[in-house]
Amino acid sequence: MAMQKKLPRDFIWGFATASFQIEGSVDVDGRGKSIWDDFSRTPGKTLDGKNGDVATDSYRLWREDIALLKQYGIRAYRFSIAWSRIIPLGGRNDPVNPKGIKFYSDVIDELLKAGITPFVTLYHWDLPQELHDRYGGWLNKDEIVQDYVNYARICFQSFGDRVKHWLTLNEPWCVAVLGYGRGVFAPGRCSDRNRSQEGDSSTEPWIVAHNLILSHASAVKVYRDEFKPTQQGQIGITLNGDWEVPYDNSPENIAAAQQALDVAIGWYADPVYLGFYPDHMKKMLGNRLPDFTPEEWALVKGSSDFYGMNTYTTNLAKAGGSDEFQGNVDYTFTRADGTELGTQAHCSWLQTYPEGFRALLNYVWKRYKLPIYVTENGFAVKGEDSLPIEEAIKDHDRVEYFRGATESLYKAMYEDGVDIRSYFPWSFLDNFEWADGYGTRFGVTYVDYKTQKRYPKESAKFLIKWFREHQEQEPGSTTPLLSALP
Ligand code: PNW
Repeated sequence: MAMQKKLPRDFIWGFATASFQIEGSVDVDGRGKSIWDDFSRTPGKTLDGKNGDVATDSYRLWREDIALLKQYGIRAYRFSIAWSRIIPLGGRNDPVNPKGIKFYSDVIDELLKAGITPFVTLYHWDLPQELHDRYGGWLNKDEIVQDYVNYARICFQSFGDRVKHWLTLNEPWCVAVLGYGRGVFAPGRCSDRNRSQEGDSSTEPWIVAHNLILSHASAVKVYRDEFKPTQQGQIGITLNGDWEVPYDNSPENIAAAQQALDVAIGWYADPVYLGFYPDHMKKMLGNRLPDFTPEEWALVKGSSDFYGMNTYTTNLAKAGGSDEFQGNVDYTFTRADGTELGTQAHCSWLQTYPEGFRALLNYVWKRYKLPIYVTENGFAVKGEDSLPIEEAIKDHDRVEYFRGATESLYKAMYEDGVDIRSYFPWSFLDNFEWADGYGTRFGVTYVDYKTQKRYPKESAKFLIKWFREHQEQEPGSTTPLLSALP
């Protein structure tokens, strides 16, 4: 191999998870219910009626999980804190649960002992159910912003001496659209009365987004004012968003691709990084788009130290359609000549397209001009769930996905000059894939749900090896899992 530049030692790579998707033990040690507990137990809401009661049992198996992460030789681990373990009822006047604090504190200590940097998400969709019942949760600006800030402050106070990387919110687009627009995620609100008894998809998602952005920005202000001077960490938001390629070269489809990006990404990123809303959104929504006051704009603009990116795929964008959550743009994976964009995943919304990852990294870097932390990227292999374990762990399509993604990451950094600081494949483990239950597996580690045994897949080994070869190593460091291989 020719002399190639290597990723610096301080490039953060690791695997990601989220509390509700892995922990289980939902009634243990004083945890309060979250909206995903109730939603997943409501008949018809998740595939085969699956819920998170056990998940990957990581609330009990966390020491074993960290030991495996250590074997993988990764630098960092992204996980989320369950709000309802810290404050079971969720609110600013509700009691704090010392057992919840102790649990995450122990996890953080164990990670640090293993030489793994904790990367912590404060909110990965598991809102305390009580806050939803009490006042409408994310719909209620006056209450939720204060309650979220109170929760965040407790986390900074309890863990900030050891945690230097904070993510306020995971994928607010999904929270607003899937939870309050399409009604397919908790709390399952939408206008379709066959699917939901409550909700208004034409207004609620935009209100929820407004309150999410204010909650995020307010928590960042608290961190910067009260904690950053002594704790010296970084804090930001992480947004989902996929690349958009015009379906063909017609002017309307070229415009459609930008309009799709304006809603998928600009809805949150433009306010947070640039201090305004995309014109397309203002035109599309009129007075349904809640504006910020000048004081709020001052709080929101610049409220993230970096760009947190979750990305999985690329869409072909076609003008037309009436889905406001896609900017009134139609998405497809089938090109005009009938060919497919890439390899189809187990879930309908995902195909491989590594060129799109590189293009998105360039777009975000040019538009928002901040270092990028890739906090999720991954693939669910079609049919993986029906294979015997020995076959499932030979996850060829996932290896190919990551081969393309790492090459795109590398080219974006060293050919295009994009400032990228982290890469977190989703996910460390197969886990509770929300409304899709357990049949859709995103893990680089296979989980046998009958025994809760973990089996590293080929994709885990591919990634570990790739970073071993492409990153400067600490002198004398080893990767136990790879050294154990024949
Ligand atoms: C992300 N979509 O969710 C989440 O952050 C993870 O918790 C999740 O497991 C992972 O991606 C895989 O799905 C998404 O419909 C859910 O486009 C749905 C969509 C995108 C991301």
